[in-house]
Amino acid sequence: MPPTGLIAVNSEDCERCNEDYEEEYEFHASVCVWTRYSDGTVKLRNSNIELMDQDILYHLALGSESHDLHEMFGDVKFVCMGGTPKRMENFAHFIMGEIGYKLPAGTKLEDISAYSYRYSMYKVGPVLCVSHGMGTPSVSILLHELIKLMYHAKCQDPIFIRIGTCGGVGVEGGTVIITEEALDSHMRNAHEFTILGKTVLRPAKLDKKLARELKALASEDDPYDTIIGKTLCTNDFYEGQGRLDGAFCEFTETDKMEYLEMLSSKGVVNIEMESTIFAALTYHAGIKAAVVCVALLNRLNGDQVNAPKEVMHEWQNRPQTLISRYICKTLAQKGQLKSLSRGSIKSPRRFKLVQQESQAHE
Ligand code: R2B
Ligand code: URA
Repeated sequence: MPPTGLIAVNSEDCERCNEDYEEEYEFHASVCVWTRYSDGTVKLRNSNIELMDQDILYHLALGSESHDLHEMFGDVKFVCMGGTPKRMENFAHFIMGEIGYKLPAGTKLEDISAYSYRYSMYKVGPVLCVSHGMGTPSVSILLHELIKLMYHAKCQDPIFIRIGTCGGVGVEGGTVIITEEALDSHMRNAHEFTILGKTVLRPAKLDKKLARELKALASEDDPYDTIIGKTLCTNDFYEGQGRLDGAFCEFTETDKMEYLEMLSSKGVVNIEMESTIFAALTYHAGIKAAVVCVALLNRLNGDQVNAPKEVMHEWQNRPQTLISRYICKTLAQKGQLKSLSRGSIKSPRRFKLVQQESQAHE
């Protein structure tokens, strides 16, 4: 149990991180003491790790003694995660343009975890882009190793964001949904772990202030809605999400519709498969976190994901755009946003001429 009262509780600003915590100040302040050193670097809640000769982050193909993790990752401020390697590679290229990050001449983005054959990881300056696979076990393994990576690398106050897809509940395909509360299949705002054969429930809390900040970055000009609501996290895509189209189905369409209506009446706006573990482990580590997904369909209208590929591709860019606005705003506030105009192309017109000239000699 974290100790309470270590930091004066009559203030709503945490004395260490200066965060203004209207809600849950006391909890934040005590967890902060457990999960951060005074300079904001990540402290682990597992004393075994510092006693080990080396810590192998097996699923990331990294190690605390084989790699200089501080040198490689010490500047990371944002850890963005999404299901597939391709989506996270695309996000890495997108965010590189958005923040005006320039790779050294002659180099290109490489998958840092390629030799794990499990997850993919790309680093673009202060932004780490990592694929997390499908379902809570996959996210759990990754988060243990990413949190340890933050510790070994001495990252200061990193923020974790999941950028995903989901089914909407009464919400049309293409809508961007920011999770305010992650619920498990029993409607608990928690994630159930089994540790040494015992059930342990940990709160699945996301940062409400961050969720509101993200919502405020939606633009009136966006040709789609961005909403905040509750997210149901299930262990399965078919029966677990009340679909009629799995290999098995032992309930009726009426049962399904009653279930989805019940979810909607309790404020659930989307269903996906990772939010509770994501919220529970980041909260336990004292890491500020958010989940932003795009709905691929409205489950009140059907079960099959059948929007055209190009449409879905464009939809999946929407949460990335919102997160990019947040990252750019945060970096700009800290005076760390590099200007795009500082790129290596001084004159696009002359660059084109040189390219044409080179092609003529190929
Ligand atoms: C959304 O999409 C995946 C299932 O198709 C799953 O990872 C999720 O949360
Ligand atoms: N991902 C899910 O988990 N469910 C959906 O319905 C769509 C995407």
